[in-house]
Amino acid sequence: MTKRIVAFSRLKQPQLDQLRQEFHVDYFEHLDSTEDATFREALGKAHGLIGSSLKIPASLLDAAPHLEAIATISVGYDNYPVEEMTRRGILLCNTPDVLTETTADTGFLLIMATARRAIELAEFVKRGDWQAGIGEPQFGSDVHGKTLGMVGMGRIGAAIARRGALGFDMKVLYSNASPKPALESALGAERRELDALLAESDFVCVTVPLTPETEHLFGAREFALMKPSAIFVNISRGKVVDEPSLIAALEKGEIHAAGLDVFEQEPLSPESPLPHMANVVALPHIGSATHETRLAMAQRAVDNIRLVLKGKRPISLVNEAAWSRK
Ligand code: 8YV
Repeated sequence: MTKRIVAFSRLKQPQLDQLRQEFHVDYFEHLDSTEDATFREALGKAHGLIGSSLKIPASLLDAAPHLEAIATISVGYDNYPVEEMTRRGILLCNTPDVLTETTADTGFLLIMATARRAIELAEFVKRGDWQAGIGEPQFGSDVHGKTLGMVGMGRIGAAIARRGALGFDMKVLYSNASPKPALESALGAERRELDALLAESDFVCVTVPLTPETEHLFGAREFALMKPSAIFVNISRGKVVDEPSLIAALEKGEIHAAGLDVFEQEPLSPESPLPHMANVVALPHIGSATHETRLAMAQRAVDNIRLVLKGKRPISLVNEAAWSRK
């Protein structure tokens, strides 16, 4: 029997062709909702599901009685009902490693752009306002030599810390569930409780995954602990931050600026004041969005699903318990 895969979003032709050599593939290039009737019908026969950027509710699994695995084209998996998948023995595969360096580049882009006010000043030039030499009103703040506080020290956090310590001579602090002795000796990084890190850092950079524990980790209290000169950078998930508290902290000058790649609601609500604030650099969730990395992510997801549907262990597995049950 030929196994069946439902693919939604972001697969290039060579990758679709690769899957079609071995499986029957129902491809939904632009799927807006998991309520779509044709999608649900295909899912009813599917052994594998591959895609990204759609919330998959636990109830959808009822519509997929033959499902063996979901391969998400992302490292984050907050869109998936992991516990319920594990209970049903459905594997969840993600795409770590291949996006680490690109996402770390985005983190550093936000650090640099906010500190040196690059976007705001590029607009200044575009408007034709650069009539005379620039002066203090256009000055930014240094990045090199400052203190970088990493909230979360996983793969991406470590890659940003490496850029900061080795490229910009920054002192690195980090808060993380477990200590990272190798990074402490390689980068001189020091572990802190979150509150202490917030009080000491010039740049606070968030890379924690979104979990029930990290939802709204940053609220009024946390922003109040930060230095008035601090720059807050978030490249993880918008829901880690209580956005009204962030907006209030920026307005009151409790923190200096924010560089944001992620938002509580994506795409960003047209009513949000964030992209219009002079001290905010807002990007449209482009952490991993380069041609090279998105291709590598999609290929990893294709490799994961091919392996699982052939009875083999995938390269990147989120729910180990589901594999042990096989
Ligand atoms: C994805 C990301 O592009 O991998 C992740 O977790 O946030 C991005 O790289 C995003 O999930 C949209 O698919």
